[in-house]
Amino acid sequence: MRKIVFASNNAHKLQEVRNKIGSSMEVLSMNEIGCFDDIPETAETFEGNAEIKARWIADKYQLDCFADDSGLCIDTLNGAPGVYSARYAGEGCTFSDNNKKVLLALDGIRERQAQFVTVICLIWKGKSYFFRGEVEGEIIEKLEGTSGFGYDPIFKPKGHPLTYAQMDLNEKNQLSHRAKALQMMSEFLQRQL
Ligand code: ITT
Repeated sequence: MRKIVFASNNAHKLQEVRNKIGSSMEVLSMNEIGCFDDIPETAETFEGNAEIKARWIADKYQLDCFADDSGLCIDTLNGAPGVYSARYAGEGCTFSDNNKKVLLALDGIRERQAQFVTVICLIWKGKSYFFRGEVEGEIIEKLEGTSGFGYDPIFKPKGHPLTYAQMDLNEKNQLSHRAKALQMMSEFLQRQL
C-alpha cells in the first residue's frame, strides 16, 4: 500500500483523514516518522500555509507528504477568522474560546452565512499540487453537539439539519470541506499509479 505522511499536529484531522482515505493508502502521522516540530504558519493564505507545512516534511525527510490548512470564513466578518481560525481568540486559546468569540461577534446579527475551507498541498515526487474543498453553511446561535473539534458545534452546512458536531465521523466525512479536498487528492493519486 502507498505510504504518505500527513503533516499535521491536529489529532482530530488525522482521525478524519484516516477514516476517509485510510483504506487506500497508509497515512503516517508526523510522530510516526519521528517529527515533533511545531511548524510555523506564516503565510496569509490557506494555500501558502498548507505548502509551508507539507514542504517542511518533504524537505526534511524526503518523503511524499501532504498538509491541510483550513478555516472558517464568515461573510459578515469579511472572511474572518479565515487563516487565523486556530488562534482567533489569541495565542494558546481553546476551541471553546474561539467559538465564544464568534458567537459574540455575531450577536444580534441575522446574516450568518459562512464557508468552511480546506486547502490540501500534496508534495508528490517533489512537485506541489493543491486541492480545495469548500462547504457553504451558517453559524448557529448557540453550540449544538459534542463530536468533532474546533468550530464544529456552531457550523451547520446548508440544507442540513445538523451541525458538524451533531454528526458522527462517517457522516461528517460524507460532506465536509476536508472530505471534499481529500477526495480530490485521492483521485489524483489513483491516476498516478
Ligand atoms: P495543523 O496545522 O497541525 O494541521 P491546526 O489545528 O493548527 O493543525 P489549521 O492551521 O488548519 O490546523 O487551523 C485550522 C483551525 O480551524 C483549527 O484549529 C480549528 O479550530 C478550525 N478547523 C479546521 N478544520 C475544522 C473542522 O473540520 N471542523 C471544525 N473546526 C475546524
